[in-house]
Amino acid sequence: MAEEGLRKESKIEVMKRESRQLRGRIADELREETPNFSEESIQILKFHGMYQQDDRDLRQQRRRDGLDKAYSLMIRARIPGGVLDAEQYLQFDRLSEEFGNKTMRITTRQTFQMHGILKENVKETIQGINQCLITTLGGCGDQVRNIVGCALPVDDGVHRQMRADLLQLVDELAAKTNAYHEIWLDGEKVDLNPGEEPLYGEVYLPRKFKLAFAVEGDNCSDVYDNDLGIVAHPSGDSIEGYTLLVGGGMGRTASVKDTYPRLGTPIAFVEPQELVETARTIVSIQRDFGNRADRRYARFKYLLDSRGIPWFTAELEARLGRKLTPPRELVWHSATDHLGWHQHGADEWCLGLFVENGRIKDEGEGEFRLKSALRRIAMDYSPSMHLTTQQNIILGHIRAKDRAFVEALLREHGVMLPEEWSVLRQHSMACVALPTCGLATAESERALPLVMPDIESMLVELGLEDEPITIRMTGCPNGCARPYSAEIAFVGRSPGKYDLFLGGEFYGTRLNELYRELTPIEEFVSTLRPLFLEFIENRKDNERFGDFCARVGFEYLKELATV
Ligand code: SRM
Ligand code: SF4
Repeated sequence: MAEEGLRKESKIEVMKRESRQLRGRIADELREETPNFSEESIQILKFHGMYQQDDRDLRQQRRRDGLDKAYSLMIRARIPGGVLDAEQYLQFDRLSEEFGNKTMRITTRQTFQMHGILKENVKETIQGINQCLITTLGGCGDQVRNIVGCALPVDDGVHRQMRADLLQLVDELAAKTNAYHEIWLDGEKVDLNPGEEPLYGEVYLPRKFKLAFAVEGDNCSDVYDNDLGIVAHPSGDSIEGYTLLVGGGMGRTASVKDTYPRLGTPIAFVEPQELVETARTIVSIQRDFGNRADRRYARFKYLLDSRGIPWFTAELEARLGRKLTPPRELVWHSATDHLGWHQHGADEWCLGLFVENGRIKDEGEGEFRLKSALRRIAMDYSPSMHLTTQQNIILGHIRAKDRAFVEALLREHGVMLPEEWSVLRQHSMACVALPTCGLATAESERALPLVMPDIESMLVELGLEDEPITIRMTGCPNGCARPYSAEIAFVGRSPGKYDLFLGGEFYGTRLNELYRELTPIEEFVSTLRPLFLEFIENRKDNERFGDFCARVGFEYLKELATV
C-alpha cells in the first residue's frame, strides 16, 4: 500500500507546491467579503494554524432554511511544552471573549484552540496572539507540530536542560516561511527565495509529524504515541542522553483495514549534543521517502513498516555519518497527570487542576465558572500557566501563603479541586468532536461527562473507586484523544455507537484491542460490569484492569458477557 502510492502526487501535494511557501490566495481571499475560504486556501490555512469549520448543530436547520453553512474558524496556537505566563494566558482569554465562542480548549498536545472565529475577525485574532509572542504557524498542517513534554514546572537541572533542548528543536524544525508575517502581520513582502524553507523545501512534509519529550519513568506525555518520542535519562542534575522512539501514531480509518495505530519503536540513544541533528535527520527521511500519493498512508509509521526498521536505521546512520548507539531500556512508574499541589521551589508551589476534557468555560451565573476563576487567579497572583497533554492546567509559582486564597477563589467559582473528582475522571480524556469537528461521526466531549457518572457509580458499588484506570473517548477513529493506548476506549463510529477497546497498558506502552464493535452508549455500563466483576474475582496482586484484560484474553471475557 504505502509503496504503491509513491507513483502520483496527491492533490494536496500539488496545492502545497503551488502555494509559494504557504502564500496561495489567502491574502486576497481575506479581503473578499465572503464568510468562507476556498478549498485550496483551507488546505494552506492549516499550516498557519487554522481550520475552517461550520457549526454542525445548525447544519440541518440552515439547509432547511436555504442558508449556507454557519462558517467559522478554529485557531490553534503553538505553545511549546505548554508553557505560558499569566499575561499570555489573559490574552487568549480576551481574544476568545471578543472573537471566539467564549471558551478556550486545552488540546491533547498542550496548546490552546479557540473555536467560532469569523473570517472577518481572523486577522485581528492572529495579531492578538502574536502580540503576546505566541504564533499559530505550525499549529496544524504537514509539518512538525507543537512539541510536547511533561508540564510539571520542576526547576532542576534535568528539566531546565530538557526545556532548552525542546526549544532548540522547535527553532530547528519550525517552518521559516515569511508568508505568515506577510499575510497576518502585514509584514513586508519579500521575494521568494529558494532557501526560505531549508528543511521543508517547497512541499513541506507528506503529513503531520509529532514529537514528545518525557523524563524516564514518567510517561505523562504519551511518548509512544508520537512520530518521534524523546526520553531523557537523568544523571544527577543533568541529562546524560535521550532514548529515541520512532513511528508512533494513533490515526486509523475504520473502513480501511490496513490503517492502524502504532506505538513508537526505541531505536537509539543519543547524547544531548546529538539530539537536534538526529531529530532533524529523522524528519528529513520522512520528508524524502514518505508517501506523497495517498494521505491515508503518509504518516511516518507507514514508511517505517513498509521499508522496515533495519532500512530506516541504515538510512539514518548513512545520513548522520555515524553508527547509532542502542536505546536504553525504558522503565515507567507513572503516567498520571500532575494534579494537586506540588512544591517546586523554596517557596513555590504549583496546582494541577483537572479541566474536564480540556474545555475552559463559564457555565451560567454562579454555577461553574472555571474561566472567570482562572482569569482572577491570573490577574491577582500572576502564576505561570502550564497546559498538559492530558488536557489539564498547572498553575505554577504560587507562594505558600497564597495557596488558601487560590483554593478559595476556585470554590467561589464552583470549580472542584482535583481530588474531588473521581480517580477514574482524573484519568479520562475526550476529543472535541461535535459540533465543530468536521470528521466526527459521534459525540465525544459532550458525551463523556454524561456517561461517566454511571461508570463511576458502578465502580463505587464494586469497591473499585480508587483504581486508576485510563479511559478515553473519541468521536471517530482518528484518535485525537490517543484512545488506542488507554485501558478503556470508546471510539465513535456512528451517532450513539462506539467501538469499545480494552487491554491497553496504564503507562501507555501497549495498544488496546477491539473488544466490542458499535456498542450503544446506553450499554457501556452493562458491557463493562461483568468484566469488572471478573477482575475483582481473578486479578493478580495489584494487577491493573488493562493488564488483566490482556492476560485473560477477549475470548474468555466475551464468554462472560454472554453468561
Ligand atoms: Fe486531531 C484531525 C482535533 C490531537 C489525530 N484533529 C483533527 C481535526 C483538525 C479535524 C479535521 O481534520 O477536520 C480536529 C479538530 C476538531 C476541532 O473541532 O477542534 C482535531 N486533534 C484534535 C485535538 C484538538 C483533540 C483534543 O481534543 O485535544 C488535538 C489537537 C492537538 C494539537 O494541539 O496539535 C488533536 N489528533 C490529535 C492526536 C493526539 C496527539 O497528537 O497526541 C492524534 C493522534 C496521534 C497521531 O497524530 O497519530 C490526532 N487528528 C488526528 C487525525 C488522524 C491522523 C492520522 O494519522 O490518520 C486527524 C485526521 C487527519 O489528519 O486526516 C485529525
Ligand atoms: Fe474529530 Fe475524530 Fe479527532 Fe475527535 S478523533 S477531534 S472526532 S477527528
